[in-house]
Amino acid sequence: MESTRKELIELLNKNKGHISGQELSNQLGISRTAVWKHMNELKKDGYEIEAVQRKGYKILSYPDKISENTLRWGLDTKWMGNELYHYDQVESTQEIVHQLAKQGKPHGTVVIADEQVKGKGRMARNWDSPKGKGIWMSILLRPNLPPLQAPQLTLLAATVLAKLIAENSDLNPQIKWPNDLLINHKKVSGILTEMQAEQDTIQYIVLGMGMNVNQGEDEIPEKIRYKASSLKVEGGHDWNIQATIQHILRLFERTYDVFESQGFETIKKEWEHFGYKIGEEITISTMKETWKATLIGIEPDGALRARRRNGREEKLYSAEIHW
Ligand code: BT5
Repeated sequence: MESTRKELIELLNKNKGHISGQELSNQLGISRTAVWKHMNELKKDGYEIEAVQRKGYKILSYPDKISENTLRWGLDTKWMGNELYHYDQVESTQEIVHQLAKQGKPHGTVVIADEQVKGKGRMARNWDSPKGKGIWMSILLRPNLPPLQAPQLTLLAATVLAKLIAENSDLNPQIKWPNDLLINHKKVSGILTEMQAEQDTIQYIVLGMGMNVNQGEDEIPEKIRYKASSLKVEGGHDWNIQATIQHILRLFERTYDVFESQGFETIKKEWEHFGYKIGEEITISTMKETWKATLIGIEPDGALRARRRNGREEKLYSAEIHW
């Protein structure tokens, strides 16, 4: 995408209310006539833009058609999304990436769908993925890591999504161990990491990310409304799904490259910055007992670290946590 146009969309995107033609012209360093021309171009491309006298412009809705072409446009990544597939409707993007992995597709291959009719959560749970309302995407990774370190990639993905939201809104995303992204205590995103491994090497990983973006409250299934939300419900405005996908892919690539060159330590710090209830008291149930603990953070291997009331610290790989 032409860069002025991209910046214009980003400015309109960031701004919750209207933004004046003068302000846009100052920020973009172009004339007001040029701003006006750009607005007309955007309208032609399917953006619905409201223009109010003395207040300015506001995007009411985005063109809802995403395609491989538009996704590739301006995606200035080195390896992420070099192979990118977009579908209107699939059962699950995870399954498609598994197939592509078996065909030998490269690290960074991405599959995105507008809608999933059999979206998967962990442990055969269901993931609601309504048409055009969210980001339903799976990435093929071929990391050079022992299988024990695979959980680090889930933590990395959650950090990427949290950073993206924090950098592009006033929202305060938090990561609930191990794989949920919450805003105001409600889940807006979940990550599903599936691994194909042989003894001590990872063959490949399919990293699935689901993020609720533009659902209104009534578009979130009633059954989960008490615990699930979307960026729109929490932030009060629509997000441009296409630009957000591109952002995620760029940020993912950057973060992954840091992870590869510097190890997990930086990611761990960022994760803990967004960590839900770090320093607070939670209740933990294992097969043997239920106990109260203070959440301390995460371990390099992805385990949770918690402190008992008697001061003893424990590493948890799986437990039921009563948040
Ligand atoms: C997850 O599972 O959170 C992982 C979700 C991964 C989804 C992505 S989308 C792209 C890729 N393709 C797929 O088929 N999957 C991945 P889990 O922690 O098990 O959470 C599942 C639970 O969250 C469900 O049992 C519901 O209670 C709730 N849930 C279902 N849909 C939801 C939604 N859209 N938003 C928030 N919560 C939801």
